[in-house]
Amino acid sequence: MKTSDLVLIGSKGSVVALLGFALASFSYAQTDAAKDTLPPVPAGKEWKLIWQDEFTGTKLDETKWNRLGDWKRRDGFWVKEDAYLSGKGTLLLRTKKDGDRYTCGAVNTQGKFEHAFGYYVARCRMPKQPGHWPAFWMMGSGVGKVGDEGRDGTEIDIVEIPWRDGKVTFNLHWDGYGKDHKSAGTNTTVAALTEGFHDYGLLWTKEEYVFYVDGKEVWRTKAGGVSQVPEYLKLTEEIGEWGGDIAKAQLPDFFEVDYVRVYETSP
Ligand SMILES: [Ca+2]
Repeated sequence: MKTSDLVLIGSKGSVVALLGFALASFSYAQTDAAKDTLPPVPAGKEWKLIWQDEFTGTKLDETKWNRLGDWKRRDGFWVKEDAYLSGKGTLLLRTKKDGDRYTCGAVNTQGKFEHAFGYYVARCRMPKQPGHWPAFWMMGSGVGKVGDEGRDGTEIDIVEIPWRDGKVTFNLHWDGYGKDHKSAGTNTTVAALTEGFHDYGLLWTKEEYVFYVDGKEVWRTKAGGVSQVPEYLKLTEEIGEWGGDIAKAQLPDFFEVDYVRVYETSP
């Protein structure tokens, strides 16, 4: 809470102060100060920023993103109105109760930005309430193709956070979601996970995946043989048991994204 919010306390003190606090709790991103900590590159090469969205302005750039919905997704619904810009330089994916149903927001870049290899990073503030989970992930049509392991497409979960105890998880899924489904994954714990913004990154080369949190390596793997095909980005909220009991959540709750940036090595 910034001290300026305290000045708002007037005759309707508690209400105004509460509003100020609510806004402060999801509005102040660190966009200007951000300088990504990039993985090391081979001698003679350097990182080049090839795609980004800083989520400035008041309207989501739909030349870059598809807003998903309105349709059922797991135990809730994806609705377009729950994916929107804060007006303070961030994307908000809201989880809310709407009548007797729970809804949340999701976006992807399918058909608008699909890419293989490089370094992908999103700076995010995670939600605090149970019953739903945020994720920054990559997906492609080849994920459903059985055979050739994950080389013909792998769901790459750069980060998923179904828990509220500081634990985060990184996962790969390939060869569809039926009887041939294969996966690999691991967990780690992030201090002060929901208190501020943290960077979640993926280095994807032809040989391996390396996962990062706040620029620090957390998992290195070649599981599935490594996807060799372009995939699109996804930022989603999902409602379901994996995230706990949504009936216990104080809603709305927010998954807030300061930016997404994609880098490639050059030349
Ligand atoms: Ca496959």
